[in-house]
Amino acid sequence: KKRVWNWSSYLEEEQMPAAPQKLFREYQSFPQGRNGFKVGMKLEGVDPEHPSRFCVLTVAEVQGYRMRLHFDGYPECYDFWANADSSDIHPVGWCEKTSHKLLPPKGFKEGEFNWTSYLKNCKAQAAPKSLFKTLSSPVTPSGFRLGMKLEAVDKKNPSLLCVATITDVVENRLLIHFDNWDDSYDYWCETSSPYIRPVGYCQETGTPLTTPPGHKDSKAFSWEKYLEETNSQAAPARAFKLRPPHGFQVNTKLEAVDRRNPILIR
Ligand code: MLY
Repeated sequence: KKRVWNWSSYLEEEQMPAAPQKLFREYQSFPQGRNGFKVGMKLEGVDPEHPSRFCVLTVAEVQGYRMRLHFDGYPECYDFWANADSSDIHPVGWCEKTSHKLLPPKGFKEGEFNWTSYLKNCKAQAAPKSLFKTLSSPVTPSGFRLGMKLEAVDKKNPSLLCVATITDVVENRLLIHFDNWDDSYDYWCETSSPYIRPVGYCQETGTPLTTPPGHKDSKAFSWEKYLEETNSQAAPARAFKLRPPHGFQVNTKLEAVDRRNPILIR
């Protein structure tokens, strides 16, 4: 006979406690988390599959502090979830203010889209500015600039350190793009991210550097020549968060958690 599943008998059977309520922050609680976004509100945000693109989005569903965002005019299968305090979402008009290209809803030609008439036609509300995350302190200039080159971890292939370019800057975040690859590998990171390293890091540490595909001499890749060819600058080493030498040597023995079997070692 089938029994109905419930938490209390499950925890009893497993002889395991539930994580105590007091360990959770208010915004993690469901459904009373603070989230002012409402279904139907419109906004601008980064396409998670193409992080270089800002798109017209609508709140399709709200669950506690999280919400499902829908690309206007596109099938639901592209919908994605984001936290209310995500840095990837912005109020209506943000792209125009910050000189970013905004991809209009499907069916609009470029330059044909205008928020004011669109909102009126859809009888929709723009998500109020007050709902979006704002930085608690002003942005301090980081030394990183648009177009500068660096060495970056490919987060989809994390064993690779590759030739990359800063292709966008928003507040204290950088868009990392891999030279001669499409934008599906792009990602946004903080200026202090451990995924980015200055030009020359690989050579200094004896790490293989993945050079741009199609680049003629991948064996004899030289940053100096490449910067000259591409008429670009290296991100200055001082802009990177200082990472003191860690002291690990090849073949040093240590204890580590097996991530596929992460039982705590006491
Ligand atoms: N095996 C993958 C590797 C892609 C790596 C892309 N990085 C360097 C941006 C492929 O060839 O598709």
